Amino acid sequence: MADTKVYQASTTAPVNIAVVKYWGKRDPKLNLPTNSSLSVTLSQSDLRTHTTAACSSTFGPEDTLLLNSSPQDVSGARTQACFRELRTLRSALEASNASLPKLASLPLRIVSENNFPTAAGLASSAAGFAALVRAIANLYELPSSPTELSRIARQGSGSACRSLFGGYVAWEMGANEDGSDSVAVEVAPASHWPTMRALILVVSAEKKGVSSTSGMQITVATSELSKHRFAVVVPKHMEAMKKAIQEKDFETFGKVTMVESNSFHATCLDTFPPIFYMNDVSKAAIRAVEDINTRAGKIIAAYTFDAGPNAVIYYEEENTDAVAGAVKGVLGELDGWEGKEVKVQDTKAI
Ligand code: 2P0
Repeated sequence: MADTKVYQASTTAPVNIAVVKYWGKRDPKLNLPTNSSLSVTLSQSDLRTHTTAACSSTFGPEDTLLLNSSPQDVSGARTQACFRELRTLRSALEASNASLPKLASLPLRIVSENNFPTAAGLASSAAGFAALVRAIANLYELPSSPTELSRIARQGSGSACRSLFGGYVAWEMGANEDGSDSVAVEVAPASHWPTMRALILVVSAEKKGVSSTSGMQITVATSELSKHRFAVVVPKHMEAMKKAIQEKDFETFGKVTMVESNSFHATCLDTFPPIFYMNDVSKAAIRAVEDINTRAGKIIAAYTFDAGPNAVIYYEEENTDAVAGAVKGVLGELDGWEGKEVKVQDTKAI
């Protein structure tokens, strides 16, 4: 009798916010970056994508994806690459164990939901593709490690490879042309530095003007400054950041985080035509952090901005009042700000 059963698995994946930024592809097809990057995974009790992957002979014939209840195009090369890689792994399992149900050939039905604004510079594609890959891997009962799955998620969206881990995560750019060594690895679990906090300041929930994918390609094609960033600045920052995390040295962590964010936005400005992600409210957040650090006589707060105007401010728990209190005090008078304090995501919970 034909198998009409619906097989399904659900998962959640967290958002990550880079402290050493990914901005540039050396191979746009395989999503291979021009530089390594490093991020902190944020607690998914606050920000996460929830995804259910199902397959059945009663579905189809096409694979489908619903994001926040609206149908998405799955014919794009990135989603197709993820589906293809995961199906190949499942087919290999089925070939080695004849008692397994034949799932690799069945149409997929994916349902995803974000509990935060999509594409507003809050790394929605990172959590989205990480959850998609993990949900299908669970559905297919693949024995793959998070690093193996990160190689697949990377092809969906570069930053997604870092959302397969909690804590502090590096995406090593790799050297191989086929991308086999361009994967994410854990630098330290959240428990290593449990006092780390992030304050997320959402200035705009609107979709961003220039997408990361096209923005970074124009940067690579036109920015002289980006060549120096890839060759000199980022390798130095990766090393300093890993050491700062190992030593729980917030002053260095904070300094590198801010200089990195500035370096990334400088290469955006050096792109032709220039790309501006920060707005006047973002600049007010930078000034607020500078004031906090000046008052403290050392770096106790560090801002970072991605491809949008929203600020993420890192600080340690003991400085919550001095940082979160002061930032909210300054920015609270401005319209449209919403502040949220979040912890670092523990690896085990993913
Ligand atoms: C990052 N960003 O490291 C950097 C900082 C934005 C600024 O990764 O084309 O959405 O899907 O690989 O991953 C945003 O880029 O780009 C990003 P694709 P992605 O978090």
